[in-house]
Amino acid sequence: MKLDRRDFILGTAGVALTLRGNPAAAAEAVELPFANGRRQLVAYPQKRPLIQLTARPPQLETPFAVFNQGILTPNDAFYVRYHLANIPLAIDEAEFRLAIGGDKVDRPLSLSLAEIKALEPVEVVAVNQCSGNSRGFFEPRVGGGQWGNGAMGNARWKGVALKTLLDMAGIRAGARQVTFNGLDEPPDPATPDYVKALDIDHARDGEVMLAYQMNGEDLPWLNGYPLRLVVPGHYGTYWVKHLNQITVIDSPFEGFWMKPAYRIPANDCACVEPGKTAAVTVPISRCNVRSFVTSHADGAQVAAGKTLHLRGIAFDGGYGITEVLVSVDGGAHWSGAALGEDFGKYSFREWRLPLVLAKGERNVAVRATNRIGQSQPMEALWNPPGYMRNVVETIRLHAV
Ligand SMILES: Nc1nc2c(c(=O)[nH]1)N[C@H]1C(S)=C(S)[C@@H](COP(=O)(O)O)O[C@H]1N2
Ligand SMILES: [Mo]
Repeated sequence: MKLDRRDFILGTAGVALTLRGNPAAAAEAVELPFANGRRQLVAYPQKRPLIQLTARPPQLETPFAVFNQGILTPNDAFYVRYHLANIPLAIDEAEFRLAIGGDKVDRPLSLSLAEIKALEPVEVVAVNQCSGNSRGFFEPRVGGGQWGNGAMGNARWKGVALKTLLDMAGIRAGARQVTFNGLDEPPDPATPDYVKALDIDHARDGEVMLAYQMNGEDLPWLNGYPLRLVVPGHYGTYWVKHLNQITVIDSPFEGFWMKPAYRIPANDCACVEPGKTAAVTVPISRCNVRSFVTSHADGAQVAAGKTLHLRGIAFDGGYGITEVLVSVDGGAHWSGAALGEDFGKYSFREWRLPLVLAKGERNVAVRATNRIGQSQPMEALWNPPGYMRNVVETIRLHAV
């Protein structure tokens, strides 16, 4: 692990972190395009200056321009989201153990990092997106972290399949769910510990994995060092960081972070009429389809009558993007964009479209479709917690 001496102290106890963000020059603030969207750019350990949503715990958003620089999001630009103020500040690499237990395993395990890294590795390129990504754009506004569009990132994850570990532990008949707990702790007894659960069949699908590497390096501290769950296609809430405890149980887990938190209306759109609540909810699961222009910012000036190289990204919950369409006339006509290299069905997919605009103001809308025909709504959907925003994004270009 590469350590910056200013931020880390490497001692006999292992790795210790001084958790202090360095505010960039005071002038370096950004204005997210909604009310109360002003944020400081702050550099945390192993991170370039990112858009700070909260300091305790650190919650950091990726500046959107990063998504135009490559299909993989660099580790030092990858967003950070935590719920509990007491995040681990020191982890002894040699002492660290992952426990796998519960009534529904035959052989409880306690594994060191070295033992985990000695198992057959797996790799996947997958998007980690917070359920509340883009929450700041909800109208009417909703409570919760007011993210712009940067609470997401795409990385190559390397680790061991959860199935491998569950097979080693031996799953007993009657196992229903698997729970995941990390090293962070609630700051007070009233706040429930951050524990998430997956159904046993999902946990054993061979795709859910425990990652110790991200883009070829150790996980950054703030992204879950030394080990995190990766649940391809599913919202970040399941991607438990600093993972040290896996428990196999015989009933659905209903801890706070599964119920009432992180639930969506139990209907096809995961939506309700603005201001209403849903009578029946289910745990949030797969990401819906999204697409963005990354080559041009909203409000950018471009040359009229010249070819413009429009570019962006699209992704979904793991069926794979099959089509990206662009409209410059409010949705009356759509042009098909060319898709870039395929990094797998869980990855961002690049798209490109050359375009010539006549003089004037143009709204450029982008809409993606996945392999099973799911697409994006023209009007934003709404739900009380502000999850799963995936309206067709529109940017305004001034062709002069
Ligand atoms: N231990 C722990 N893991 C966690 C969380 C947390 O609060 N504690 N937050 C989850 C949520 S809601 C999200 S969106 C992702 C964010 O992952 P990142 O911080 O690596 O970007 O981490 C998940 N894993
Ligand atoms: Mo999240």
